[in-house]
Amino acid sequence: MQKMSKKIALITGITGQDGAYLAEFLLAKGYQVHGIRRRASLFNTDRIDHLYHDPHKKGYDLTLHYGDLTDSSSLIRIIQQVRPHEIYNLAAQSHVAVSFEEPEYTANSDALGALRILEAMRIAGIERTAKFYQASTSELYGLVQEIPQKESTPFYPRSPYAVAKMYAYWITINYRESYGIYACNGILFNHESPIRGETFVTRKITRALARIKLGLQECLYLGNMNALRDWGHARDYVEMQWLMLQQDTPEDFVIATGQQHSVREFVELAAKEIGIQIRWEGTDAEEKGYDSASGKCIVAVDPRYFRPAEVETLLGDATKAKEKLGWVPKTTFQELVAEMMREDMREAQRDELVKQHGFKYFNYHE
Ligand code: NDP
Ligand code: GDR
Repeated sequence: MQKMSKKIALITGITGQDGAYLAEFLLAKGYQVHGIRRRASLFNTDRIDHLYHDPHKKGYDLTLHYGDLTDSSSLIRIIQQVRPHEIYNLAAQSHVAVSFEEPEYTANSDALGALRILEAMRIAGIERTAKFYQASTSELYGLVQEIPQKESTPFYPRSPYAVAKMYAYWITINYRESYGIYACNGILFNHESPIRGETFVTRKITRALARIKLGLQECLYLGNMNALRDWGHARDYVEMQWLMLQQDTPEDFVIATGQQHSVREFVELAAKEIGIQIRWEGTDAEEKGYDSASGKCIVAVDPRYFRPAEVETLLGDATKAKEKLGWVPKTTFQELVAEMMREDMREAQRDELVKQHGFKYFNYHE
């Protein structure tokens, strides 16, 4: 009997949060996974190290290639060499606040990066055989025109990041319509996990609270605590990324939990998880009538974290994904916060131990 050959997936951004979960998911499904990583002066594969096997040993299914979304030649070379069946474009300068500081680079990687991959697919002649997933975002809705937001809700991007992602969204649709490429957008609302980047607000909170509890940090400084987000778990969301590429026809889908919480609520729930009381400081706290005398954990507003233009409220309606993909989020908001808090407590305990033994420990907090 002839052996079925494995499906081949190429993931850009494999070293990021979603890339790591997706790689694990696809490997478990029996895929041969290829990932694009950037050259960095320090190791940047922490999130996927547990998936990596020594290529000298038999049976490894994860291969990493050096490349960059701003470098067409590397993308063409990798795509020609790998000839994937599925391409997941997850790579991006993904931090909204940073995009105000690096708008041109963000446009280059997040907007033109998607175009470069689509063109590389055509150059390699795989535009009719390979499927393409674009990591689109709820940030496209920006100054929201409708609550909740669904696939038909008009966009109003509010940052260089969102504007760049809007180009990527439309070029994906344009290449689908122009060249018949199976290309689709997942319009994903915020999704988090214990391996979320440390400067996104959820991870910043869980990490800081754990460290404050163990005396490794004094205060947590935040920006807009009233921002409302629809937070899900990254592990649940990567399943949908895969599902979107398993359909007969390519379509775009909103992925969200349909529940909304403020940054302040996230802080409160995370603090409750580890049994610490918050002392809110600053004018914001006074305005809100918070009792600043109680609590040992200080949370204060630092205007440095305000954005030139803010997205105040996001709430998704994933009815289409539920009906057509049969997708439902598995993790509740409470479970997400609890898992993140638990993992960051573990990390802080490790740092506390390191400190107790007189070794240098990681003390950076943004
Ligand atoms: P991360 O920031 O965790 O990961 C981004 C990945 O992209 C990293 O692997 C990073 O590499 C890589 N990368 C950045 N710039 C380049 C470049 N120029 N060339 C090649 N690789 C690059 O993001 P997430 O995993 O959270 O998100 C995945 C995608 O989904 C992103 O496109 C993001 O914009 C989008 N998205 C995310 C949402 C979320 O809530 N998480 C919601 C909606 C959309 P390195 O490790 O070297 O930095
Ligand atoms: P977001 O995520 O901008 O929604 O983009 P982030 O966690 O950075 O911010 C969420 C909200 O929290 C407010 N906020 C702070 N944010 C950060 N990072 N740091 C702070 O100190 C802080 N204080 C308050 C923000 O102003 C904002 O309103 C994420 C990214 O993953 C994008 O790539 C993705 O497209 C969108 O989610 C959907």
